[in-house]
Amino acid sequence: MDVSSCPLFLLLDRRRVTSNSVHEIFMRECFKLARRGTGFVSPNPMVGCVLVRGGKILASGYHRRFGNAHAEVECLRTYRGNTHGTTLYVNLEPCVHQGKTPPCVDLILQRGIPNVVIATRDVNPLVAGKGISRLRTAGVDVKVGVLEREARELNRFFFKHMRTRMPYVHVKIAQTLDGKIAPARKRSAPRYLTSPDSLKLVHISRAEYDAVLVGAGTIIEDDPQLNVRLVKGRDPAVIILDGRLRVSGKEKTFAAKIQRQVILCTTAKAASAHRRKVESLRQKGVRVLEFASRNSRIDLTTMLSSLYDLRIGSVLVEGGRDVFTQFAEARMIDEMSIFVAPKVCGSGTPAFSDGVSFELGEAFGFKTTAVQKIGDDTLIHFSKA
Ligand code: AOF
Ligand code: ZN
Repeated sequence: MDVSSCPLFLLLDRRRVTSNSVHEIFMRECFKLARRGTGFVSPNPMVGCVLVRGGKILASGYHRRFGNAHAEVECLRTYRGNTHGTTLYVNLEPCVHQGKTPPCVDLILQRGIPNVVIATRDVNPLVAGKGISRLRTAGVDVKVGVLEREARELNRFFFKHMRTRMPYVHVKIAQTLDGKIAPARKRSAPRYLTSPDSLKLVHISRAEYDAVLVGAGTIIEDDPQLNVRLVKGRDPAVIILDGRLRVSGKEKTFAAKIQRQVILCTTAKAASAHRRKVESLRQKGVRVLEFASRNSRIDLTTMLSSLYDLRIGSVLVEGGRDVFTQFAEARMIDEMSIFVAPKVCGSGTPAFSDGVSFELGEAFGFKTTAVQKIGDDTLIHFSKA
C-alpha cells in the first residue's frame, strides 16, 4: 500500500500542516501590522503583535514610532479581558531591557499569557535570547522560528545595523539595455529613462528608507526633488556626497520650505576652502559633515558610520556613476535593483566607471534574487552574495 493513502498518515500530516499554517496566518498578520510603522520606527525594527484565542484575534497592535510603545504594549493595552488559553504572536523576540519603554516580557508575564509564538530572535545584545529564556523560565510555552526568513527580510535594515553599526545600503540604478544611465546628448533626452510604473516603485522604496543618497553631479545636472510624490509615504532625508563642495545651495533639495533633513557630506579640505558656502548652507538648516579625504574622496566606512550615529539606519543610493562606482569599490552594497529600459542608447554615461578594476575571481559578486517585468522595463534585484 502506498503510504500516502493511509488514513492515519493523512490525518497526522494534515494536523501538522494545519497547526503550522495557523501560526503562519497569525504571523503574517503581525508582518502586516508591523509594516504600518514603515519609515517611522527606524532605526528600531518594525514589529506587529496579535493576541489570539480559539483561532480568533482578540487584540492587535504595532510599534508606531521610534521612542513610542512597543508592539506588545500597543496590543495588550486594547485588551483587558482574561488571557486564559491565549497565544501572543509577535515577529520579534519580546524585549527584556528597560529602554524608552518598560520590558515587554514583564508585561506578558503580568498578564499571564500562557503561549508566545515568535518569528525571530532579536539581535540587539540587550535582548538576544534573554527574552525567550525569561519567558520559558517563567513557564510560558514559547515557539520560535515561524516564518523566520520572511521576518529577517522584513527587518533586514535593523539586523544589519544592529550587527555592524552601519546603515543598510541599497543601490538603485535605472539604465538602458546597453548599460547607460544617461545619454551623451542630453538636450533632447526625456527626463526619465524608465516607465512610470518603475518610477512608482522607486517612490515606494524612498518612503521605506531613512535617506536617499546622491552625488553632487546628480544634484547639479538633474536638480532632482528626491521626495515621495507618486505614492503616499513620508519623504526620506537627503544625503549629498560632495567631496569638492560643488553644489551652489540654490538647487531644489535646499529649498527652505522643504521640511526634512538634508545632510551634505564633504571633505575637511573643501569645507575650509569654501567657508562662506558652508555657513550659508548651515543657515538654511543643512547639516554639513566634514571628513578626512584621499584624492577629494570621502572614506565611505567613516561616512556611513557617522550617518548611523545620526540615526540613519538605511540608505537608498540613487546615483550617479561615480557614487555607484565608489560604493561598488568599497563593497558597501547590501542590495541592488537595476531597472533596465528596453532601449539602446549608444554613447552615454555607464552605470559604473572603469575605476573599478577587479580580477574576475575577486569581483564584487551578488545573488540574483528576483527578475520582474515592470511596465516595459525589466527589474533585476540582487543581494550581496
Ligand atoms: C519589542 N517590541 O515592538 C520593538 C522591540 O529604544 P527602545 O526602548 O524602543 O528599544 C528598542 C529596542 O527594542 C530595539 O533595538 C529592539 O531590540 C527592541 N524592539 N522589541 O519587544 C517592539 N520595537
Ligand atoms: Zn519591547
